[in-house]
Amino acid sequence: MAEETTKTLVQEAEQRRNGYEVIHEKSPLFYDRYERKADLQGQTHYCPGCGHGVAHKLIAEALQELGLQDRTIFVSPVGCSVFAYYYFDTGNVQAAHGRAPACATAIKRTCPDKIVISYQGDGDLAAIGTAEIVHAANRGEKITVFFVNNAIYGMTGGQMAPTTLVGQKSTTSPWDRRPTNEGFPLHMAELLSTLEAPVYIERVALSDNKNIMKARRAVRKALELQRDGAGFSFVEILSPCPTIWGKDPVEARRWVAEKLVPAFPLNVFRDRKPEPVESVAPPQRTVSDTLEISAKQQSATTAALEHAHHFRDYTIKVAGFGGQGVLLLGQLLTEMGMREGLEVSWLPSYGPEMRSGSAHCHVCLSKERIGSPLISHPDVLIAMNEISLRKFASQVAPGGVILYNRDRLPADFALPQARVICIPAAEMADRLGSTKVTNIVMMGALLEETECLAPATAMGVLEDKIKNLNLLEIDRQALAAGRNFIDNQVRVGAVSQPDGFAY
Ligand SMILES: Cc1ncc(C[n+]2csc(CCOP(=O)(O)OP(=O)(O)O)c2C)c(N)n1
Ligand code: SF4
Repeated sequence: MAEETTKTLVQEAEQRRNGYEVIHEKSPLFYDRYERKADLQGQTHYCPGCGHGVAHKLIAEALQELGLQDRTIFVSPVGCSVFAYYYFDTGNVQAAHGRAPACATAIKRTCPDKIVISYQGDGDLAAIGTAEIVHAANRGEKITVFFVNNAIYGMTGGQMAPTTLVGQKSTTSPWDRRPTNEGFPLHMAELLSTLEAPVYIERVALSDNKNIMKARRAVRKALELQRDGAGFSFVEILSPCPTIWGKDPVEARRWVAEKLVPAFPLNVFRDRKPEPVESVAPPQRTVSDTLEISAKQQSATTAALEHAHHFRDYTIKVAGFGGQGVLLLGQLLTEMGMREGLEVSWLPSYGPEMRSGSAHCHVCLSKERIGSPLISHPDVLIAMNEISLRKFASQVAPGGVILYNRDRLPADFALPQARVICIPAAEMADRLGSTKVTNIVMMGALLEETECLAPATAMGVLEDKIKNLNLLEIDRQALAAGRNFIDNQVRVGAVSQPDGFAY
């Protein structure tokens, strides 16, 4: 008791600085110091009179009062508020332009007990991010969105936003916004309230103290709803941007009241009692369980172990034109990798044409988790045609290998640093009965040359995928033919380029 009294006295003493009682101060939810710039640790980067500062304060105070600081993850946008993470002492993620609701969705779904906030400007939310906000709202994601509508792009110097008023000048509507040319302002709160799922949608304004108090209540309510497990909540905050509007802070606030509010009426558009829904946790299953390949993986283990001591990480690029089984070959390799317990990735790239357009894919096989599926310098290039050879040969890592689907290199082809092996795979496949299996001949060559995956795993995958028994038999022969070609022609009787194999 005595200790408690002392504490209170100390607190009171602290609050009476220079004879003043501190009844209003920076929310402790903000960092003590803003580390963004060494010489500006006591102030934000916002312009004087900017509504973002006020909106931040309302959010910080609500989180503080509700005791949610440690549970909160704040997703900041691209726009003037991009640096919100320097101010809020919460979890922070900074999303790509317009994508904050998608990031917030992912965070909330993986961490349902967190309070996830998507904070966005009007350019971010209503222009580049229109799709994200509409679909997050429509799915009823259990996130809270604070939409700061200042009717302009602030950060980039005053371009027209979807919410710019009719008659308002901007750098991209210098004669002012005219509906015939630039369309009408988008009313996001009204638009989202046509959807079924949202539980709470309100528009508030930072125009005067009375409205700021209403905004405070709306911010708090939206967060409370999320805390209580309700669905999507959205607060649109009409906000001054004195700098771009060319007004002083007081005029800017007045402009919010006199111009923005009539155009964007303040209202509670949705306030639905959340219905109690039993939350069903998503199934926590491994990829191999989900794809039902665990048993197959088991059977491939022996084969995998046989060659495991050879294994190092491989990056493989398969390139050719549509119809050559380029993407399929990549998929088969990744499936094989999965069955051998490796980390795998497959990244396809193809043109709009289903046939004959260029196509390539990147395959990573690794014992470690894969950072990026994009490969700049593959260890192996499987070039299914001359265009791909010419285009990608120079990208192959020094010491890498190129498997080229022809019996010889083009005469004028400048040899890269990599080793090149010419394989007349299309002719070999044709002799086996179907040029469709050219990619499998190349697969056989790849496995034999690099030993990156076990041939037995390849057969296991083919047996599961190819339902036509005749074709399966041709595939089996194609795989063997590719392997034999490397064994017999390359290892035993190597021919030098340009009419055969180049080293
Ligand atoms: C993909 C992409 N496109 C465009 C930009 C340029 N850009 C940065 S912020 C911004 C608009 C910001 O306006 P708003 O969302 O209204 O936020 P404010 O700055 O007014 O708070 C734009 C277009 C970008 N950074 N990235
Ligand atoms: S430009 Fe406008 S929105 Fe951006 S910080 Fe300045 S006042 Fe705020």
